[in-house]
Amino acid sequence: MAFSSFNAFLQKLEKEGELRRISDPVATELQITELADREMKSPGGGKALLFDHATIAGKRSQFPVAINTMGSRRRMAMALGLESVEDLAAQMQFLLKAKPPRSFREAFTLLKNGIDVIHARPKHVRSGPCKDVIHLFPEGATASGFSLNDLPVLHCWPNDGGRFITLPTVYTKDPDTGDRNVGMYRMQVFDGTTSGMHWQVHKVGARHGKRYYERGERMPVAVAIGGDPAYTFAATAPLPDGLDEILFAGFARKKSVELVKCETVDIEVPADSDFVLEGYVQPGEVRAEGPFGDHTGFYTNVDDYPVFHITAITHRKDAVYPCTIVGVPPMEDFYMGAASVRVFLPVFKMNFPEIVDMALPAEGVFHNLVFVSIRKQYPWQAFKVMHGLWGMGQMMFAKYIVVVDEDCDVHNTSDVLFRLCANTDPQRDSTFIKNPSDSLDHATTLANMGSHMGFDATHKLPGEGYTRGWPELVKMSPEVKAWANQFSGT
Ligand SMILES: Cc1cc2nc3c(=O)[nH]c(=O)nc-3n(C[C@H](O)[C@H](O)[C@H](O)COP(=O)(O)O)c2cc1C
Ligand SMILES: [Mn+2]
Repeated sequence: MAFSSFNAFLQKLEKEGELRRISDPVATELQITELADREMKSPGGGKALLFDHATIAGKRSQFPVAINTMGSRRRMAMALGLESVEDLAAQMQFLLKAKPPRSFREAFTLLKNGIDVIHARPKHVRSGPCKDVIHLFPEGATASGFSLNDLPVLHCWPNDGGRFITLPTVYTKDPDTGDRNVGMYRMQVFDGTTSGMHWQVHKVGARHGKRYYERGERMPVAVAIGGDPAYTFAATAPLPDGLDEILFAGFARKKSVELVKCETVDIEVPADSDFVLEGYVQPGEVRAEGPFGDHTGFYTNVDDYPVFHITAITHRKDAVYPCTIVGVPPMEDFYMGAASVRVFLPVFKMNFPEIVDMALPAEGVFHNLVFVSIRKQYPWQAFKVMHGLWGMGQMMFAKYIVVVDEDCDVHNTSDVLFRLCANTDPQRDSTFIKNPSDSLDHATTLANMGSHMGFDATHKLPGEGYTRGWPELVKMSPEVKAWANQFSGT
């Protein structure tokens, strides 16, 4: 199910008791963060918050602020119009295994299983609610007086270098092929018409930027905020470079995304967006960005990043400003990352059929710690899986990978640590490799590169030189377990 607007999603959250509305004045400087952080740290991710009376430097914002809207398993599923994210994972799995339908009956089976590939293709429309109000900034001048400073952008943490837009979906094009990319890269507000553009070196936005630089051309960029939350999720999902996030969003929400041309740049954005920031990046131009209280739980240092010059801001009449905060885990983004892992597990399994399950525990902040369970068949298979993952897209960042047997629940960190401690001879069962590291990792000596470690915590085979006879895990018999249930009171 698709939402016709971000507001429609908020109404659904409210109806389901998942949203708390706050009408007292609350400052975009630090105060929203503190209230949101308390929700995010409460069991299961707390509630979404909607601030009707957010203030910017003491003045009431024209726009309400929504936060933590995807910050629980249930809300993350609701954002995609699902009961459970598993439903989308099942559709992905089905799609990967499906052969092109050869008959009406086969096509019907696909549809019955929720596979609707037709709607993956976007539609092009002439206008839309994102253009209710249009502010043009010729040559950087804010003629109407309206600017980026009128958006209720959070100053998240005390030592942040300024205000940061935390849920922007950034639309760029490959200048060689015209292919679109949508990525989520935070933006520090520098003034009313300029911001930072924090695409890290490994991301597709940065690759596009490099090509414009090499061609000596100005790079058109558009940033959409809000609209159907499926777009926001798609922008964060680790899709392979070249797979269009808008196709994925259309597939996920089972409705074609309606795209509309920007006013001042040749880029299309979803017509139902709450805000659209249009403009350009001048390749080669960089400016100090940060510090910023980051996903890692630490402030990332100031570093040079491209500058985004805004040539127009358009918005809905009833626009709501969605945002998030990142910091010491668990945070809202944990649920977004967990949903990505669920949805893309079928893709991993297609490449590595021995993979049973995978989890990125909150403590590892996405890729610092990856647990994988496998059905082991041959010697050193655990190492093959690690190396495969280290070579797959953003899994290249995985700092520690722990591989366990299929009977270990990777979503139970305690079970994984038990296997890790019990089943490894540290020297024999570990490996260090060299790989690119996440730009945000402050622990590596040099930025963007570092060592990565894998642990084989599976049972060891004679073929691996282990000939002492691997012991059996202590377990009660199923009959006695069933018998004992009568005493458990459930
Ligand atoms: C809340 C949030 C903020 C993010 N901020 C950034 C960022 O500032 N820079 C960045 O490179 N990636 C950031 N990411 C991760 C990217 O969105 C993610 O790697 C995405 O898959 C990149 O898309 P791409 O492969 O199309 O470049 C963020 C993710 C989330 C959930
Ligand atoms: Mn992409």
